[in-house]
Amino acid sequence: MFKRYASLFGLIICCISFKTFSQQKTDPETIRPKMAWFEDAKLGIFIHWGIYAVNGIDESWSFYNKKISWPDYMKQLNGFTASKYDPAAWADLIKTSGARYAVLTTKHHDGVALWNTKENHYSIAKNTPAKRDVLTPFYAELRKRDIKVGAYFSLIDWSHPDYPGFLKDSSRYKAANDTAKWNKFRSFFQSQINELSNQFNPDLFWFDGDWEHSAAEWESEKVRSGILARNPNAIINGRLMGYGDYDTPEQNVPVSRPKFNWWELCMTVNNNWGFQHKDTNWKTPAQIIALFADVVSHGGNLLLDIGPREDGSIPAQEVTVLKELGSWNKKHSEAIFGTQAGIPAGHFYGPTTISKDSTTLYLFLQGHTQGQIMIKGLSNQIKDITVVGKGTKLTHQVVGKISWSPVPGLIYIDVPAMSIDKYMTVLALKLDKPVSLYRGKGGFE
Ligand code: H79
Repeated sequence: MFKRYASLFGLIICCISFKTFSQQKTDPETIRPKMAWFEDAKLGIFIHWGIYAVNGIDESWSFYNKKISWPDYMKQLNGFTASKYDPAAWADLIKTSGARYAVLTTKHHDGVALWNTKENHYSIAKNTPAKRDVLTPFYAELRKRDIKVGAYFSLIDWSHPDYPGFLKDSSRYKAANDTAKWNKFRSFFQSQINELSNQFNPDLFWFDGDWEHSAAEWESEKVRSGILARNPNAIINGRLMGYGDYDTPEQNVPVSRPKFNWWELCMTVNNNWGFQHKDTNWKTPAQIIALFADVVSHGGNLLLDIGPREDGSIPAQEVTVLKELGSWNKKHSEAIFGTQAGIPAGHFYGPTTISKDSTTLYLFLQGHTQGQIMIKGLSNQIKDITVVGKGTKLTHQVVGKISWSPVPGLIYIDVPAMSIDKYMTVLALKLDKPVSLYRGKGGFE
């Protein structure tokens, strides 16, 4: 993944693809009501499950980038058993993590559907020893637990004989030069999207691969209106060439706050989306939790990816991360779920969130911070400070308040060692009124 981003070419194209989102065709005010659950959800679990787990190689990209031939890649169909697949256990784990939605790869760029597609093309049900639709039971288990259902669907289908793209330096044809063939492919992929829509009615469609064609070529408008005709509340991610609802930075953590109304960072627990035996670069629970707090502080969601093995078992490190994240979420729920983005950078050196009514400010303490922490430019009176999930009351001191100046004093809070969390301590500051900040440069302004 990182290697793919490494080339300047890739970077330039990525910038272009992000730019397309700013030319979004959807009006934020019209979609605001349906985005409410997404905005409050904060955490989703992404699942990349497919035949690529058999050899443990890059999902689809391995043959596209010619690390393996396409026939050898497709031989993995014979090894996909789903023999230990337990959709109830998957859903339990997702619930435990605190996530409010889950997005499963219904079909990656390799064209292999996880459901029993009616179209004449590859599926786990027809072409693997698993011999069944693995989507239906998982979605049912999610819904039983009140977890929103997301369907990742790749617009690109490099295994389809009617799709123009195939390998990185060889395409089958150009869409513009063979309209009949391209139309055949379009009616195929539109039918698959209709199947997903009608059979599963996902709360969220997560498209991928839009960069290979324009909005007109993908018939993005038709895709969007078809989905919304079936379910006006369905949310569509921002990879439909301008016809999505929210932006989707991938693997790259924003440093400054994104300007989009809604955004979601998708990120892997190790370095890869699908299961890969050799990849042991596991992020630790502490790193994931700090990252999650950072994303929420900037008003985004985290879509954290796991990659089950071909048999459906989930690697222990991913189970651990989800469980640890879950226990931290349970303890700090009020500071995360249903909050809004925190105060701008500069007032406090760490992530922050604000309650919906704006009268509670949550401070997330990096690492194992203890001792004195400081906030600048907070004009409010603090009524009360507690350690979230513990209830311990903390004291504070206002330092350097000058009577004739409108600039608020510095607020120092004592954080005793006994209050700190194993991963990230959170403080709740109850304020006298909605949060009010001094944003000046000092002096008299
Ligand atoms: O499913 C996972 C990945 O397989 C897929 N999206 C996640 C969720 C994905 N892989 N890479 N990308 C998305 C990013 C694509 C980067 C690109 Fe490019 C840069 C596409 C176009 C420019 C590099 C250069 C790849 C093709 C040309």
